[in-house]
Amino acid sequence: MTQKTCILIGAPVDSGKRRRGCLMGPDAYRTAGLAETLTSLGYAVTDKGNLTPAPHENDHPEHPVHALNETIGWTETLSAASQDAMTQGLPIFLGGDHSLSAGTVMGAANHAASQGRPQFVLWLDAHSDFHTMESSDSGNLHGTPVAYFTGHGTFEGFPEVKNPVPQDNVCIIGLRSVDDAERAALQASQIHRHDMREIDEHGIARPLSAFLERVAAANGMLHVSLDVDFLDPDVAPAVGTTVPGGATVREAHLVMEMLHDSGLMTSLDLVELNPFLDTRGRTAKLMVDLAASALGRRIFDRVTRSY
Ligand code: 6HN
Ligand code: MN
Ligand code: MN
Ligand code: MN
Repeated sequence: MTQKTCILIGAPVDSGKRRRGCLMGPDAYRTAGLAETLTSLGYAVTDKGNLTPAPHENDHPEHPVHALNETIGWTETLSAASQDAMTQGLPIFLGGDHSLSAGTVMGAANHAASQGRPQFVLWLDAHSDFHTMESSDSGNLHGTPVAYFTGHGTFEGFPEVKNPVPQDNVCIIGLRSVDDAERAALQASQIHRHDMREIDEHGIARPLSAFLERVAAANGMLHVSLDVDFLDPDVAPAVGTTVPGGATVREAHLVMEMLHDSGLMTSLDLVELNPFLDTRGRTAKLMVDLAASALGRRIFDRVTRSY
């Protein structure tokens, strides 16, 4: 059997919100040993280095949408990089803020369409990121990628979304901060959404299993987007949009372990890490450990149960 390849793609996107620091994310993941960890799990690892946004007009500081043109430039770069990397292995995008997923998901969906397969997205996040440019109060584009890649809203100036991900193929887990306009739009949508209350009551495995069964039945490709703020801020402080009451370390690992067991994940974003806010690299290390679980590291061998 040929060795599986992981392709690390640095996406130091910092344009999706006003608080700076996510541009240091890719190097924090490298420093925390992501490549070495994946190599130890038996993967061939290629690091493509850090990308840069496509040439774009200067942004106007007074524009209500923050750094619009820079984010458009990133979307162009990342959609092309994502579509290309999908032909070479499993891309892992090292963010960068969540606006990067506008490009990474679009590129993955274009590839899936070229294979005649449906694209699915698992969105692990405290937020739904389902604003349009018009509905966003903050004007921060990291709150919009789910609307963009599902074809909800106009997103003038952005590349055309040729293969929108069907709403029914999107599953959001971890919700606990949804703005009013997003809530109304989500309720009118087919997007599958699971808030922390549901996870508290029934556990995180239930909604995830149901979703993975649907992906498998459809022979779908699965993009996973992991926002640091999916996790509880007590264990993952290095993010600008902390919301108390998030996933525990074990809940997050279980999601990743189930993803690995499913064999369904075809691309992965690690987003919103702001190393400027971290304490001794603990959030970066936790994110690397979660990626390792998604790619097959386990606490003990489940077949032999040998410790
Ligand atoms: N994220 N809903 C808020 C806004 O500004 O639109 C927060 C967005 C958070 C973005 O989680 O990547
Ligand atoms: Mn997010
Ligand atoms: Mn978030
Ligand atoms: Mn569901």
